[in-house]
Amino acid sequence: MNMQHPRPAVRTTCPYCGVGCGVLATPDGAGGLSVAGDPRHPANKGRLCVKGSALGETTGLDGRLLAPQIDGQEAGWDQALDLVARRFSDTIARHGPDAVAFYVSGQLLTEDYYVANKLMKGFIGSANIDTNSRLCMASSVAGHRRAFGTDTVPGLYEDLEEADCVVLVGSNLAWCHPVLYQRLAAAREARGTRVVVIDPRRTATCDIADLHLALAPGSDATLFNLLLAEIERRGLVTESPESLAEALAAARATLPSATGLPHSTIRQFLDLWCGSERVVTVYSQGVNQSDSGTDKVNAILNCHLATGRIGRPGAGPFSVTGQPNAMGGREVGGLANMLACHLDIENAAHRDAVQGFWGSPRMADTPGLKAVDMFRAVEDGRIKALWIICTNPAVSMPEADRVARAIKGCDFVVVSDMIARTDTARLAHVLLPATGWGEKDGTVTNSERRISRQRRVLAPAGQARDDWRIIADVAARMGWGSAFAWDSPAQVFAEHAALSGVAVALGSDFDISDHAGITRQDYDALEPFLWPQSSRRKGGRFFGDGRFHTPSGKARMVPVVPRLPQPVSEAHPFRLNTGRVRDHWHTMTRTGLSPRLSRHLAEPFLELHPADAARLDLAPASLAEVSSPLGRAILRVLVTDRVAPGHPFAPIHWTGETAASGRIDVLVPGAADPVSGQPASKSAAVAIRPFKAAWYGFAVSTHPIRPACDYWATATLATGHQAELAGLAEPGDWAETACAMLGVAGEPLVVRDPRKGILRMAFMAEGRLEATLFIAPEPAALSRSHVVASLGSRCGGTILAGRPGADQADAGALVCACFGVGINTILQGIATQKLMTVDAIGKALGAGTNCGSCRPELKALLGQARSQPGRDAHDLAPLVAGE
Ligand SMILES: Nc1nc2c(c(=O)[nH]1)N[C@H]1C(S)=C(S)[C@@H](COP(=O)(O)OP(=O)(O)OC[C@H]3O[C@@H](n4cnc5c(=O)[nH]c(N)nc54)[C@H](O)[C@@H]3O)O[C@H]1N2
Ligand SMILES: Nc1nc2c(c(=O)[nH]1)N[C@H]1C(S)=C(S)[C@@H](COP(=O)(O)OP(=O)(O)OC[C@H]3O[C@@H](n4cnc5c(=O)[nH]c(N)nc54)[C@H](O)[C@@H]3O)O[C@H]1N2
Ligand code: SF4
Ligand SMILES: [Mo]
Repeated sequence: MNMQHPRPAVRTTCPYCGVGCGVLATPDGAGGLSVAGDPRHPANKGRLCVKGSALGETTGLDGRLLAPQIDGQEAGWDQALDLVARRFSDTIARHGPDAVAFYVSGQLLTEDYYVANKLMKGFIGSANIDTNSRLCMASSVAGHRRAFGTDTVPGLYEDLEEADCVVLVGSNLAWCHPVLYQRLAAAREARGTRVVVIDPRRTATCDIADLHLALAPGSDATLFNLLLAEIERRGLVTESPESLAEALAAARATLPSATGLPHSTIRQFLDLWCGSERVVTVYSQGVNQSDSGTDKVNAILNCHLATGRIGRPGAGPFSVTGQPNAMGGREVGGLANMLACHLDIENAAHRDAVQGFWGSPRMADTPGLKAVDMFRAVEDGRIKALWIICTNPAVSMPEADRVARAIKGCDFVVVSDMIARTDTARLAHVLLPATGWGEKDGTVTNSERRISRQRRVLAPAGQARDDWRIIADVAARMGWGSAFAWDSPAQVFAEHAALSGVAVALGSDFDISDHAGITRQDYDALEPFLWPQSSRRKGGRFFGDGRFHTPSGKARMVPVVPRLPQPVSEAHPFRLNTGRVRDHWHTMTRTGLSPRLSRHLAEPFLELHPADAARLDLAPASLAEVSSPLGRAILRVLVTDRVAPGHPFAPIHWTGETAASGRIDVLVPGAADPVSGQPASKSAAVAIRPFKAAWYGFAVSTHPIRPACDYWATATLATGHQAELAGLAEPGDWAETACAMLGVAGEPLVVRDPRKGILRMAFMAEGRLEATLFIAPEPAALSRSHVVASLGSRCGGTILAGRPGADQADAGALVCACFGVGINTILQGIATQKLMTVDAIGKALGAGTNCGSCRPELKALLGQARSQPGRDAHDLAPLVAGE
């Protein structure tokens, strides 16, 4: 490869969470990239979390989709685009516009999203475009619209720093919005902010909580109704929104028992909230992902509306968005029931205005199908052509097996992705390679309405093209070339900005019309800015003046009668909670490429309360089969009192590519909130029983591992790959099986103890460890960090001991991903160097001093060392996190 001189840093934006951190990306001249936090970006002021810091490890060509494919064969772009356009046009001609659909993503750039929405709603003439934001923000959107008359996030990040009390409801901010969490933690340190966490689970976020309410799952509306009644009792109602009396009456009628919380804990919460004029209530998926999610959102908004604690410094409700451009998608009208620029699909004047602006032949006039219903329509053949862009529904949708079957059975499926092998891509007729982060240009809007540029730093991988251009090229081939004739995302952005000027005349709040005439140069130089941005208004908070976007100008309170989740049954007695881990992003197509992000939690797991584990006869690190009427998963058991009895938790990240049966959404029913259509992803009724394998194994190889056994989970290493394995029956010939699985040949070094059922093999190549396999009748007990560190080294046969010799240190499972500091190193440091604080650990060992994402875990380890000195540190990564 031609080494070029390194180029200067490019200012861009992180493609992961909705915090929207500014990133300085420096190409190394050899196709790679180094990253740092952008000190000038207002969201992060130079900070990055662990996922952002590892971005440079995910931009290689590994796993990328490099050329279009038709039925598994590489094809030219013209051939693929012609086929897509023809099949969509034919289907529409024969069966009408509602026989086709797009399923898109809050990870698309605003420009991509705008073009997809314009094509479907204005030209195809159907509103069958929905997005993974349906699984994510739909209840917040619906709650905002009911309360404010528009989908507007009132506040700013600095409100979390200016508040006296911050309440986090159903939000694991420490792991899911880490930089915002760090800002809050710093403010708390500086000014003593009181922090309340409301979550049935004790999460890493509880590290900074003055009060943790481990309420009964799904009882949030009860709690906020109790708060509203208390607000009235204390005479704190200062405003007169619509339906105030009805909402207060509903609140007064609410009994506290459903929360399962002691009276004194509820009282502490009420005192804190009511006693803090400056209070911010942050909420996220523990609220939204519920079959009464919209009511829960409104129960929270009611309290802020009644007290006027909204749109003021340090006060307001705050729905933090998950995806980098969840907000941009809402702005362009990416949901099936919205129109562009916060306009309303069911309003004829709005439709006419948008149609006039687009000069389009038709306009969808009724809401399209929402995600769950969309895939049901794919299943029963109402939708005959489907285009999935930038999302992986075969993994992330509820009833995921049913969704995968529906996609497989659909007449024509197109998938645009940057990765070649995903659970969804496997089911497509046509695969279109999209440029990924670092290769594309456009804008994203973060949780506080700040629009930032993503900028191209690297050349597109292979033949990959930008999503907006792919969609526009298909539109042109369907006969609408002149309406889709942009040469750059700058022009798309300018059109969107101009449309916002039209929308504002119809009462929309979304207004960036200042940028309607933006040139390509100005677009390239665009600094992060808050919307609105027009001659009328620039940035700032909304609703502090008491004026809302309703016909009366008043806010609307919603009387909420709390509804609890569907009861569990005798056959499925556990309520499964689901969510995220610190170092992985969704279906792992990108974070799974990073060795450093794959070390923290390397296997799909089930957090189970000790009492449940004992009753089910599930030992720590054993395997459990989790089943619902819809499907089954096999997960590693992590016994912990972080979860309550009866309420286990499992992460969402594992797929058919990374585990045998780790897809958690195969268990989750499609039941959705009647207002928002958002599914209840956090409360599946499941049964749990031991999965008793005949053998368990752990393997590493410098080659890709191809497991063929009943249980497996793979992860990427710096020097190769690892796999956890288990099987119901032993293979006839272990050596042959090992060679096939680990991609090696030749005679291994072998240690065998048939009495104990132990078999260990090491394959050497040129004196270096090429692969090794450990088999045991129980979950393999060995130092994984040692085995992983030995891969590729001249360790010889000593590796078969499975742990380091007495003269070598065993770092233990990874805690600090940035500096690769293991749990044993930290526990030893605490014991021998008398490290008493997280900062002291940092000074001595480096851990926690770069991105800071592991600081809650370091604090937990300090606590553990104090309460259980000398306790063994397990090396099975899932047993470590935050324990
Ligand atoms: N590391 C990482 N960060 C991410 C992502 C990622 O994949 N990985 N994804 C991003 C995206 S798209 C999103 S949407 C956000 C999500 O961010 P969060 O919403 O913070 O994340 P989750 O882990 O889905 O769920 C949050 C919490 O809800 C709790 N919960 C479950 N049921 C209830 C309930 O009934 N009431 C209450 N009060 N709480 C409950 C869970 O125990 C969990 O701790 O994260 C974003 N950030
Ligand atoms: N049980 C349960 N299920 C859940 C959740 C939960 O908490 N519990 N959370 C839900 C939520 S909040 C969300 S947001 C979803 C997320 O679920 P998904 O959206 O399905 O997850 P991702 O892995 O982010 O999928 C993004 C896909 O787009 C590809 N991609 C990345 N960049 C680009 C690009 O620029 N262009 C194109 N064309 N492709 C690209 C990636 O390779 C990947 O395949 O999961 C939902 N599912
Ligand atoms: S907090 Fe982390 S994942 Fe989120 S935008 Fe910032 S660096 Fe990216
Ligand atoms: Mo999300």
